[in-house]
Amino acid sequence: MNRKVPDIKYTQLFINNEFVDSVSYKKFPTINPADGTIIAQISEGDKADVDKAVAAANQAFSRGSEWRNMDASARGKLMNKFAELIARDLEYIATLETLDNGKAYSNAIFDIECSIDTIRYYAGWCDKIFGDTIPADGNLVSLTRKEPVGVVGQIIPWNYPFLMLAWKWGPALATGCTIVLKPAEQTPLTALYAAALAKEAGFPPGVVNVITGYGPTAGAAIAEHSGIQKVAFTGSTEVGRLIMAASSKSNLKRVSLELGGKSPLVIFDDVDGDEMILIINVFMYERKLIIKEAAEIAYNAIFANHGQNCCAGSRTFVHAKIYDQFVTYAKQLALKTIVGDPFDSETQQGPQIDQEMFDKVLGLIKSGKEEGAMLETGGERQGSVGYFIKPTVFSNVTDNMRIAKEEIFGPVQSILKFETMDEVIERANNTNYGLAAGVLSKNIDKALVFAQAIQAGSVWINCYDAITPQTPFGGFKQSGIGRELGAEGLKEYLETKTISIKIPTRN
Ligand code: TXE
Repeated sequence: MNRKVPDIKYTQLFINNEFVDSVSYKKFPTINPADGTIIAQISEGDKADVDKAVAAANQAFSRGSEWRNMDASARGKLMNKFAELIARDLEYIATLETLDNGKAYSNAIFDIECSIDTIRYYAGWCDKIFGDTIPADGNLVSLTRKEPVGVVGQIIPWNYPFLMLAWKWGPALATGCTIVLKPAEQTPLTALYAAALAKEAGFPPGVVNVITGYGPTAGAAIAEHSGIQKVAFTGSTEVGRLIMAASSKSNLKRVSLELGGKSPLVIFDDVDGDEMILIINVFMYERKLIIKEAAEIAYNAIFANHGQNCCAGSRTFVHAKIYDQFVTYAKQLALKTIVGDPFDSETQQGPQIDQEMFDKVLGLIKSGKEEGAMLETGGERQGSVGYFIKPTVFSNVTDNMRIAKEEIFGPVQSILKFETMDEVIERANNTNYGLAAGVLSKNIDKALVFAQAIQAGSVWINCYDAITPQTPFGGFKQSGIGRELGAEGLKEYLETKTISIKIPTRN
């Protein structure tokens, strides 16, 4: 297989287990961010197509349908088969992902592997979702059933196209819902391929539907649709608000939102020297954590996926005592990054997703320079073709600067200085976001004080981005509503029904 020119097999909408043109026959281009060329023309779905997909999904969910009658364990087998097919085509899917998104091929492989793990994790849940029997007052036997919410709309972004699909399809399929998914217009290719694999795995028609198209048209039609009982969205806070408003104006569909972040990573001064002892859990075993290692964790926290990561550690707070040394290491790491052709095995960083994001990131870099942050390295585009930006490190960043407040969503590290625990907690929490946070310290008391005080849905101690299928993920404050992954992720797709049975006497 020629990785750079893979065979693009599917470019149409997927409705009721068939690939079809959009009602309007309109198409839109999907662009290779590494060189700005058109990869393929994709069917552009809109309201009429969403209507068709919602009708198919409702039919698949109707009483007596194959999907509704299927044993929960059989649903689990279908999901495992789906995961097997993804594993079979791992390299092809990763190739499509790299082409469409620009992420380094090795990162794309990692994303698809995590997607397989997620689908397998949720496959295991299918026949383990059940309610309670409750000691209700009176002569009653009361029990609850956990029922699928019904047809779910899912709107996902471009930064982890396949992984976000897996996060959404996993719990939706495990609970027995049916799906209308809209991938981001920048990255439609792997979602369409996933649809083909779902059909091959044997999911009945209408269980999964994929409508490619733009947000304000196809996406809005999903958010507003009264035939959809729940919408799950990952993307910007701005669009998250529109999704909630559309729910409120239509049928009060359930809403879960995973939005942006400005996540702090706090590095205490006990991360110091050469042979420091780090107590990382109750078993109190020892390991070294030196400034260099802390700088590496911070580097990965912000530069992974070119900074296009909702939980990116985009505010690096470093204790004053180790600040200068840390900045030196941070600069070295950024300078060493290999930026270039995402299909090259050496490449660590590919292009940003599109012209709009490229301009946004460069605009924020400009603001950092103008507002007095110290540019340590980077700060400009790389080359003249594609949306490549040099890994950028700013020191002397203060809380009032735009680069410390706004989600940049690019390869830009902002390093801030702090002195005390109370101060850093207050500053770290001084944001409308609350998705994630990290803390590096050899002192577990300190780390736990911070972990408890920080307003964030995930806190990572002596690591970062430790996201697993088993552990819930989501935001405090304006970073979102609801949780994905883990058992909690299932709740978003379930309704609780209470059944109470009158009995003559109780015992
Ligand atoms: O997001 P949008 P964009 C943040 C990040 C980024 C900014 C803008 O800061 O720079 O958002 O990115 C669909 N009704 N994140 O413009 O527009 C759209 O088609 C319904 C963080 O790409 O929110 C796509 O499928 N849907 C984030 C999805 O929403 C609409 C990941 C996301 O696009 C719509 C991405 C509408 N009116 C960006 N408008 C994260 N949390 O990981 C757009 N969409």
